[in-house]
Amino acid sequence: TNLSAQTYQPNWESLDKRPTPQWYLDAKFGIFIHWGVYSVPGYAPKGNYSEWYQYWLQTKAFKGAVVDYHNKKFGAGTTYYQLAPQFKAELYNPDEWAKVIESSGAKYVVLTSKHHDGYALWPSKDASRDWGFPWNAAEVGPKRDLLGDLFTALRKTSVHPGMYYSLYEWYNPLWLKDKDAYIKNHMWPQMKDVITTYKPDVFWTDGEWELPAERWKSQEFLTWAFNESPVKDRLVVNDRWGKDNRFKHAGFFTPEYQPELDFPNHAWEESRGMGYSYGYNREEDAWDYNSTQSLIISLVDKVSRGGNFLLDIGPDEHGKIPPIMQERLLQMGDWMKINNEAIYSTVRWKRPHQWSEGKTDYKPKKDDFKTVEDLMLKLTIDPEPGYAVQECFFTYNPTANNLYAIIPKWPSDRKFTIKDITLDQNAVLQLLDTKESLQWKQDGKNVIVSLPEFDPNKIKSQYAYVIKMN
Ligand code: FUL
Repeated sequence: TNLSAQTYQPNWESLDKRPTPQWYLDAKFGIFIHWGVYSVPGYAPKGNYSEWYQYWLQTKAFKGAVVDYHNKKFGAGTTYYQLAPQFKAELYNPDEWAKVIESSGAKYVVLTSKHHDGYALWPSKDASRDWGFPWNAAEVGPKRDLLGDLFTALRKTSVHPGMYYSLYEWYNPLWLKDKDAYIKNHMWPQMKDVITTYKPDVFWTDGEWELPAERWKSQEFLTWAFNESPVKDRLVVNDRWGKDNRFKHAGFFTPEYQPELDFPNHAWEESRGMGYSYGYNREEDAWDYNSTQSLIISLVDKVSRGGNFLLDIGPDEHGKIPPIMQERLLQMGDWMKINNEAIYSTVRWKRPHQWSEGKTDYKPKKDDFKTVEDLMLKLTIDPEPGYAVQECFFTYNPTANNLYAIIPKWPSDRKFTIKDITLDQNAVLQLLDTKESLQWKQDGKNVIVSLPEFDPNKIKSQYAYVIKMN
């Protein structure tokens, strides 16, 4: 589809007709990056978002736990703004970031150009002017265009550059005084500046819940973005453009730490950190991070339901991606290198997954979603007694007419039953990992696939195994 063949009007009816750019639907896996002045303290009580540090500090949240940490580390009386000079990013190597991200198999990046604290990662004059002091990465802290340098590095790879942008800023003086003036003189100029200067492939807004879309003039902005901006023929946007607009309008829907949500008829993308936070949180230990298997199953689960997975990393104030996060990305990449054709360019098949025998009404508590023992592993590897597991996920490539069955557990009897499917008698089944063809037989409504002996010297991937059917 030619995205710029039509022109759009500033109303949802028209804007919602714009097709989602195909590159984004094919990409499936992206990396979210939360990085800013909040990376200096890098702290929230476990289970909370560390990028909200300034807000937790100001509102004395968590019985003053953030104030206590702050006073110990920086001294009482230190303001959040005074932390910016310690955000030096002296070890920042955007080519290294691009390399580890590309190695993970991710196909796009969404970097926080500006979070709710208003600090801009690009040389935004609007930021410093309206705050009344230097408040962007080129003027205070790194003294460098952090965003521009990452985009330059990413453009040498196969990874699409994109950015997050928070519409509102908690404590911007202009915002506190006159919201409409803030929108007209601060937010709009910034959004046009950052889009025309860096030409992102994704523009991921947030902080929309503070005002209705009409007040932000979101429909007008999207009309400009889709009709006139330099990225009109490839730009992808999300759904966060006004109070109560989430899961309704504009681009892809954005569940956040909500793996239970499903959108069979709309583009969507779930985001989450590897642990409990988007920004780096020094309070998290190794066991607070999801295992690589859990992250792979999470990706597969979303892709089987037609969605994308935007997995977040939180670099530190030195500009380093914490090695545990790098390791997760590299291990996901090991799996992706062997199995990625079951991911990229696939669509939701008529069934996203298949349950084993047992009860299927198990509802884990919300907190189970975040830890190593999170929802996906609960449902696939480690069921409650008497309950079924998702023993297989399906993805489908319509161009090649390939159906993929992705199996987290190698069956001990080496027989895997794909339920309720009739295959052409000439169908060829293959184990993607070793490329060996597999014996199979139609057994009434089911297909029984014979797998080889599990030989760790031959099978290169871990975490999940792919049967390709053509
Ligand atoms: C939320 C923000 O408040 C979080 O800090 C984070 O950026 C997440 C992706 O969106 O609404």
